[in-house]
Order: sequence, then C-alpha cells, then structure tokens
Amino acid sequence: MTETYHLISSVTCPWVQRSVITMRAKGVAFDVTYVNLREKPGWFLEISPHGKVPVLKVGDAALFESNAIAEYLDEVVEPQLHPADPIKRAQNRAWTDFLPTFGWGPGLNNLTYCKTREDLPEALENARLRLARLEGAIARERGNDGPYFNGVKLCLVDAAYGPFFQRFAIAERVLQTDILAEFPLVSTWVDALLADDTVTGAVDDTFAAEFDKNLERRGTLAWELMSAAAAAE
Ligand SMILES: N[C@@H](CCC(=O)N[C@@H](CS)C(=O)NCC(=O)O)C(=O)O
Repeated sequence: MTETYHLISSVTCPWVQRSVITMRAKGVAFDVTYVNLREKPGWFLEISPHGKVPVLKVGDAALFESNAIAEYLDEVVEPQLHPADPIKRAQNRAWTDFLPTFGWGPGLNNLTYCKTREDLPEALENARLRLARLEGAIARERGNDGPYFNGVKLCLVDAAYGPFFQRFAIAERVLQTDILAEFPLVSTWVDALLADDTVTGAVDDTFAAEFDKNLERRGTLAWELMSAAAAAE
C-alpha cells in the first residue's frame, strides 16, 4: 500500500526543513499545511504533543519530532540515507543528537540571531566551540574527500545540519564574521550543503522574505546591517 504523507509546517522552521530534505532525497510526494505558531489551531495541538512543527501525518498516524520523522522515513522509503554499517549508523545518530546543542541556544542560532555588536564576541566563541567538535567529527567520519558528512552521498546528518547553516549563511552575508574559514572541513561541507538544491530548495517560495521578517522581528544585528545596506543603496 502506498502511504499518503502530509506535513504540518511553518515556513522558516529548520526542523521542518530537515523533514522536507529527507523526503526530497527519497522522492516522497507530500502535501503541506502551514500553521501559525503564534496562534496554534486546536486540531494542531491535538496531533502535536509539544505544540511544535514538524508533524508528519502518515495516513491517520501523526509523527512528531524531526529526528523521529527522519528515522521513520529512512526505515520505510528507499534509498536509505543512513550508512549500511551499524557502527557508522550509530556514530551518525550520535552526531544528529548533537544538533540541538550545535544549532540551538548558545550554538549557531545565537550567532545568526545575535542582537548587537557587543553580543558578537560571546556568540562567536560559543559557535567556535561547537564548530570545532564538528570539524573533528568530519575528520573522522568523512569518506574520500566528501563533500557530504559521510562522503559522496547525502545522509541524515546532512539533512539535519543543512537548514541551520542555510540560515547562518543569510545572516553571515552582512555579519561577515568569516568564522567558517577557521574550520576548513566544516567549510567545504557547508559549501556542498548550500550548493545542493535537495537541501536549500527544501523551503517554501516565501522563505527568503519570511526569514528576513524573522530577523527583523527578533531585533537582530543582521537585520540592522541589512537595513543600513539597503538604505545606503
Ligand atoms: N525538537 C523539535 C523542535 C521543533 C521546533 O522547535 N519547532 C518550532 C518551530 S522552528 C516550533 O514548532 N515552535 C513552536 C513552539 O515552541 O511553541 C524537532 O526536532 O522537531
């Protein structure tokens, strides 16, 4: 039986994008419903225990948490994005476990959404600590010369981290920290992720405009610099 997939989404959410990348890499067709996370509808709260997106409806079942969704899809739809070797698979899972520490809070997100120039040094230092871990991970895990986390094939680790780097790259255009240059393996990995339409194209057409609004709403330094550059044109 062919399953029907229905993604409950929000335009700028990196965790949602992780699910979309996974489905694109597998050629899975799916419908999308966007919810307003500032005014969550009752039907959404009934199927999302934490009140968060993504939720993937598979037939009548509702899956939540982007990692569980990725793992489910990898079990049931070819091609498998996890490595075939159980040791490598466990190591990959460990690096996807690191994603919240890497991306969220004092990780890359605090740099992307940094509010003032004064906040920048601390945000950079926190991001640096986490990027150093990834640099070591790639040195150990990457086969051949990459370009993806495991080598030539996109895997679930790529699907997990790509959205966070995509958002950072937008802010970095004006922040110009050049922090990735300190981590050559991460840097070439990020180049590959950002050059891959399976990753960067896994967003709605309105993503760029909505993400800019997000930067503005959060009162970020990136938004201030973007506005100043636009005013100077
Ligand atoms: N651990 C969750 C995180 C999902 C998440 O934080 N989603 C955000 C949007 S990017 C959300 O739905 N936030 C609504 C809220 O927290 O009220 C996952 O991996 O799916």
